[in-house]
Amino acid sequence: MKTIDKNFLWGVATSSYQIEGAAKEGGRSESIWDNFCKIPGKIANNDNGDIACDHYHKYKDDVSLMKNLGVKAYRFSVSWPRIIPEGVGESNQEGIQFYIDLIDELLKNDIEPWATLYHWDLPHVLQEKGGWQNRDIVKWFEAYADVVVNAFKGRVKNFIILNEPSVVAYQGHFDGTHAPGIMSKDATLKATHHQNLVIGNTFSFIKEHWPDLNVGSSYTLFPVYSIGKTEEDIRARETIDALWNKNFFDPLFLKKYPDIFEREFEEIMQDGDLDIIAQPLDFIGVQHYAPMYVKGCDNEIEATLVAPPENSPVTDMGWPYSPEAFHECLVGMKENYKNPKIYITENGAAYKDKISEDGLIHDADRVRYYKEYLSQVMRAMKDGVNIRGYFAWSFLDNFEWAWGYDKRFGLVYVDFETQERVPKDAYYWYKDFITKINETN
Ligand code: GCO
Repeated sequence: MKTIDKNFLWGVATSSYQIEGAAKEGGRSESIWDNFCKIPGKIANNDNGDIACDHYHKYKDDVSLMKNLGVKAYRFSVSWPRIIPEGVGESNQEGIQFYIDLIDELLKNDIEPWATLYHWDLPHVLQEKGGWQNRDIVKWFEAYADVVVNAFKGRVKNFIILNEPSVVAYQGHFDGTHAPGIMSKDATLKATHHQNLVIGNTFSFIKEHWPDLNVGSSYTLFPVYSIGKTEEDIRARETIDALWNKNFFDPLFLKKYPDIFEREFEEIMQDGDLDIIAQPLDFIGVQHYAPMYVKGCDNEIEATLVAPPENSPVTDMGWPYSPEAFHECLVGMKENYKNPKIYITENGAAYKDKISEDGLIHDADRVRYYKEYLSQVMRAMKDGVNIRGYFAWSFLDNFEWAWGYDKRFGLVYVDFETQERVPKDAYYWYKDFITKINETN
């Protein structure tokens, strides 16, 4: 525990659509997720985020559970359709006020707010104008960021621009399992490039006006392994590694797209785009869950994701349990991308939780996951990776996208019928862990 100093930031994370509910309250317009949830068969049990954890009304109880957990930071996301219901133009004071109230409650409890500007809930009206495929999103987003940062002035110092752009590109625009449910390689590459531009442009915009703010963006990191050894499998590995990892980090740190897609991006890019993208972000938010396995196939990108090798232990998502993979991608950031300042803005696991007869949730698998994954974080720090904080995903069980309410990632169990919250064993384990670390410093 010696590698962790007292300034290391311990936190928990959530996102707006996954927990807020109150979908039709406070002047909020529809997001692409409200819309996507209406398409039969897209979401398990045809669930949606209309009510979710009702955090919109229960935020004070939730902050008090955070306080009791002992975390010093809370990462939440701001819902664009609450702030600017028409996507661009007039802002909505009632939506802004919800976040101001939440932030004030956090500050009152000595919890530092970390605001993500975009965690996937694009206003539906902007999707009608092309969404992430329309380059105008760079300007729409700048105007939105301007409203949020101005409104939070004096209260919030830390901003995360986008959450996991690779998921938006791949699942939102290639395999269609996430909103907006598009399936095209061309759309995927456009969504990739436009998100990179949004990150670079928004960073420059915020820093120009508010140089003291701490501004970064969050990316999910996956080591990618190929199941087979044929030439096609090896190329599939490179393709998927580019689509999920390198298409974001290479332009940011190395000012180029990976060779495998360079030509295709040239057709989308305009002069000067790489200068806009390659900004010295104040930090990189790293999110990690599991490695990926791939093999060659005859779809548009000649690659597909496949199940992990037989006998691999998996979480309830079917994702391989592999703490070493976390270490591998953290060290990769140091070796390939200039050892940036890193906050781990998400890490955690879904398991099937049940309330036991004693009324508690004994989630031993999740406790083990946190223990072993955190020990890899510390190992990476010993190896010189520049990690400054860790946010567990997630604070509450919540709406897990295409899986609806079937998958539980929370440190706190939520009964979605009654909205009762029950801290799980992992919550008490994390509390204890943070306390002990703080005592040894
Ligand atoms: C993410 C997602 C979260 C998911 C979590 C588990 O950023 O990956 O933003 O919203 O719930 O990753 O799948």
